[in-house]
Amino acid sequence: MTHTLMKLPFGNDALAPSISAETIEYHYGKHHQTYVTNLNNLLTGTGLENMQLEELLVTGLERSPSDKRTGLFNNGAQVYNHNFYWYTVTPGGAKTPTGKLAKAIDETFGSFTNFKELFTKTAVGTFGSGWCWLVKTRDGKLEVVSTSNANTPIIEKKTPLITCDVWEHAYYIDYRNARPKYVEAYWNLVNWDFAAKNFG
Ligand code: MN3
Repeated sequence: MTHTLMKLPFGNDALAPSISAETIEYHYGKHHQTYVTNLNNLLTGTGLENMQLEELLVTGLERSPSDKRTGLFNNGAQVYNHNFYWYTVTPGGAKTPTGKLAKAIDETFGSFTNFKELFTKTAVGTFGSGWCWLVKTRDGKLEVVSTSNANTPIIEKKTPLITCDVWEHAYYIDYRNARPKYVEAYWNLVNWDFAAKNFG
């Protein structure tokens, strides 16, 4: 056994009413757990059982059996993405960017308000299942990107700062089909201390 479900850094009811305890029970307790279980099952016998998750996704899959590669990527990336999401959302932490990151957001997007508008539009406009990210590129620039399904910016050597899960399972219990309402509530939860740490 190698990968385990991360421990949530808060209680199941800590994000309510923006994200309910019931959503956490399903999203973390069932969906996220299933990706971890599937990843471990697929890794069995590959010799890659003890590889660190990011390394597995970025370079390790080349060494996996070709018939397992897609499954390993999808489940492994979903574990990585969900870990990142549960650190992005928090009941505490700075509610707006600070320091160097605040300056970089202003320089790149014009203002924090403009950035939020772009990120919201990108998250809401992501077709089907996916993720919206604020990332730092290899040359230190900020970008808002959307990834489909399990795709993750780390395979393009981009450093994630925050993410928003826009798969329906992230919001259907609380908001039904209303993704814009979920994304609006998401802004109450973003941990800008975590983002600043990732920005470096
Ligand atoms: Mn999810």
